[in-house]
Amino acid sequence: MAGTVTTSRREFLQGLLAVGLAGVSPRVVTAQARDPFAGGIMAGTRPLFGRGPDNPLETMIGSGLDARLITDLSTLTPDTLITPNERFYVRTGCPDLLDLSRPWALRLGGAVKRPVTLTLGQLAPDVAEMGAHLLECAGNSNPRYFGLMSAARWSGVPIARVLERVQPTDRRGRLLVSGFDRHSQPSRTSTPGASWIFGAGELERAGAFLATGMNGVPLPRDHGFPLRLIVPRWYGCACIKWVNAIDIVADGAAATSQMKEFAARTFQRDRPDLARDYTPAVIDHAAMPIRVEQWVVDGRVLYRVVGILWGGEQPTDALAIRFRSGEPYVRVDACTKPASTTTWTLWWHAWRPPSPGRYDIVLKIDDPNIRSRRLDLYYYVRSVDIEQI
Ligand SMILES: Nc1nc2c(c(=O)[nH]1)N[C@H]1C(S)=C(S)[C@@H](COP(=O)(O)O)O[C@H]1N2
Ligand SMILES: [Mo]
Repeated sequence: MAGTVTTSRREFLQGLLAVGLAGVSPRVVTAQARDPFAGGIMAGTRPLFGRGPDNPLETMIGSGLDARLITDLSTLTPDTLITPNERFYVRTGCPDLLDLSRPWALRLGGAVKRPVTLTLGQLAPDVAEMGAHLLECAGNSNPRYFGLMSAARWSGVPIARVLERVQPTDRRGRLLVSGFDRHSQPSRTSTPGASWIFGAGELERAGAFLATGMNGVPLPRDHGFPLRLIVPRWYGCACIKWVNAIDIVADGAAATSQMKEFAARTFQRDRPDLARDYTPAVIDHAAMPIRVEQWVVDGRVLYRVVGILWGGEQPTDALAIRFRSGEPYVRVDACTKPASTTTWTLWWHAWRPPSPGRYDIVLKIDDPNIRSRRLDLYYYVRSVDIEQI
């Protein structure tokens, strides 16, 4: 395997000299110039699996705080990188006690000169397109699917714009964003009371916004209608739905129950009591395989591992793969450096397993300057059984 890569690198360098493509990413050129699947046919796919509950995909299971809808990531193609609303993962369904018959009110209060209450009509003139953003539940932990992750195009109002309407009296004050979260049924799995406290200026720096629209339509009820917070590059637990209040709170404010519930899953040390002792719940660079295609090219079996790359701050294409422990990692064949890391991108890798059997697909970011805590923990490892070689 290492030999294959060395050869293709040398060929690439020769090609670079021949056509003078200096500055163009080697991976991309190699993949485009010599598509190993050219002239082949795809015979099927090999299922990826991991140990976890076998739930139905893309249908709602449970209700209220226990509601879940799991997105099927195995079918992603360049044309389907935006998840339709009805397939977008759900963590917590619309609370049954939410009264949508009365006009929505967003209270801005706490340590401000004069609290204000905003209607949706007052926010409407500031609504703009906010682009594609992925959401991932910090509890996206079922290796069979890892499907508590989806991407949509959002519209909404930048948080900075909302906050212009109040004058803080506490410069170091933190921002408490609260959402409606009263359900008539108790939860089996989750603590009710969704709210999150952000550091001063943290939401503005992250480009956070209050979303009102999702994929060109008003927010669906299960996704936080009529207002939800989106914090680009943060885990979903901070992206409060049904937002009804934003308060400026003291620097020493206590952490919310939601922050504590997700402390371990957002890499906090212990479960700090104070909000200021939490590190940002950001998604590091991560990657996983989503399907393994079985091809026949020139009469021989060749596999194409297709996967996604997401998270992190700076875009990277330094993705490396390995199929068995002890094997060296090799750079994946085709991984385009994305323009931004607010949503996922696809990569693929041609693979000839040396023998039939089970393989565990492990990915890592081949760059010591990039933090990828979940990949370091082998979090997104998935297995595949190979029969034909
Ligand atoms: N009010 C409220 N907001 C919430 C939650 C909740 O339980 N209540 N769950 C959070 C979690 S853990 C996640 S992962 C995201 C899920 O958003 P989605 O269901 O639109 O995908 O919403 C977040 N916002
Ligand atoms: Mo979540």
